[in-house]
Amino acid sequence: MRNRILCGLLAALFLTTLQPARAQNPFITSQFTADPTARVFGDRVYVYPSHDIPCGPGRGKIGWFCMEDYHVFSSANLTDWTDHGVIVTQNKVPWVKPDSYSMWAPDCVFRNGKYYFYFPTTPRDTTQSKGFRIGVAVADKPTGPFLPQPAPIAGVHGIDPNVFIDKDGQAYLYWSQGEIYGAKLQENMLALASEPKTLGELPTKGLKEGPYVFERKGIYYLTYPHVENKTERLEYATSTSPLGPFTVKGVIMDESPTGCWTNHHSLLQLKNQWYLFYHHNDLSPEFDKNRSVRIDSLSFAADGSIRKVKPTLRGVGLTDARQKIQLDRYSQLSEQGAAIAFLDPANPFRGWKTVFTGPGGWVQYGGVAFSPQKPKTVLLRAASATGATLQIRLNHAAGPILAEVTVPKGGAWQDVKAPVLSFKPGTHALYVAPKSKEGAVEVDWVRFE
Ligand code: FUB
Repeated sequence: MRNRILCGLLAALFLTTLQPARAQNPFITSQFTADPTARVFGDRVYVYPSHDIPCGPGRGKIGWFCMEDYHVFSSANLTDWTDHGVIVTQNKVPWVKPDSYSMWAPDCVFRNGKYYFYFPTTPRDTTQSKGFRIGVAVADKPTGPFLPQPAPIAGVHGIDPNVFIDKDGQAYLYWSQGEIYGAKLQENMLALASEPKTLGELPTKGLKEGPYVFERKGIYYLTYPHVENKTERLEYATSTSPLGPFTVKGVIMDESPTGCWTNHHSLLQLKNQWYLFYHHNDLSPEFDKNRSVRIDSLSFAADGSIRKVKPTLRGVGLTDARQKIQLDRYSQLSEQGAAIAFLDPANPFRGWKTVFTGPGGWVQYGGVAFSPQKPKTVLLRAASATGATLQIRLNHAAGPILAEVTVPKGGAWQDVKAPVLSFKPGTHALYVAPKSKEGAVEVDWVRFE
């Protein structure tokens, strides 16, 4: 079973590197990813996450994080993501212990025509000090090639680097090690320009890590994961200056409902909308050190406070009606008669399916973008041992019927077609439910053509 899972993972990794991934939440489904730092460079969003891999003999410590390199992903629409491949790996950084598998949460910023990638990991030389150091790799493009500096940043010991560049051009480095620290960076972005300051006004009980700092309307926000109860939740504090003093304000996201112990995030504004990038462990529900990155919308109240974000599967971005619409990343699901399951529990990278189990089951998926031309056909990948008919409606249970699709009897997956009966251009939700009390039916995806 373990070998089968490993083969499935390796095949998925091989097939999907550099291929565009199309996803809701999690938005990268070709590999495990965590700690997403999102940045806008030019007209694309770039995400620099950590890369979790399964531990194995001679590879990391069983039951713990195992991270040997970093990929970068980009998107123009927050729906279609391209994996640009490995940008930094533990074997090619002179100061890094090559078998430490500890390439933890990174960040990347643009300054003076260069991209600076900051990453924490274990040094080869531990005679000076034990524990993590933070290094920098520099590139001319957001996708690299990144050239690592020969040594880690002097005076910085810890994890989770985050860089904030203020309106006056001063750059700051934040990081964590028990406490959260901040210091000014020199103009060259490679060395500290001030003594590290402990940002000590944050909660004193429970781990804090993963700082992410930004400024909005003159307020400096220090956001960070913190263990208030049993696992990490995302919190924030504000100040009138980048190094504080900060005032603790509240919670951005509660503890993960999936029990993932860590959460780690970044915030981004794109075309007047703010987004929260964070992680859960969707592709590895039984092991929370193999995580997956997610995005949800975020908003501010008039007084500048951050409204709490509820994690969704639907995520953000529109889904083109001509692409595969993964109903299992739903906006809403009925409490009875429908459920979500892995297509192949031995290979989670194959994704999920919606299972209509009985009366009252339905699923609603928002943000489907139809072009002005009426599609002729709806295509459904489905399976039903008994046979069943599914109704696809526009928006909700009482919306116009777009199509009725009959899934023939037989347990195997099949592509089933039906004519599109009615149509309305624009962006709509799809509402899918079995017609009457028919037998169980499973759906992988729906698309229009
Ligand atoms: O990914 C490894 C560590 O887990 C990160 O550095 C922390 O922020 C937590 O997410």
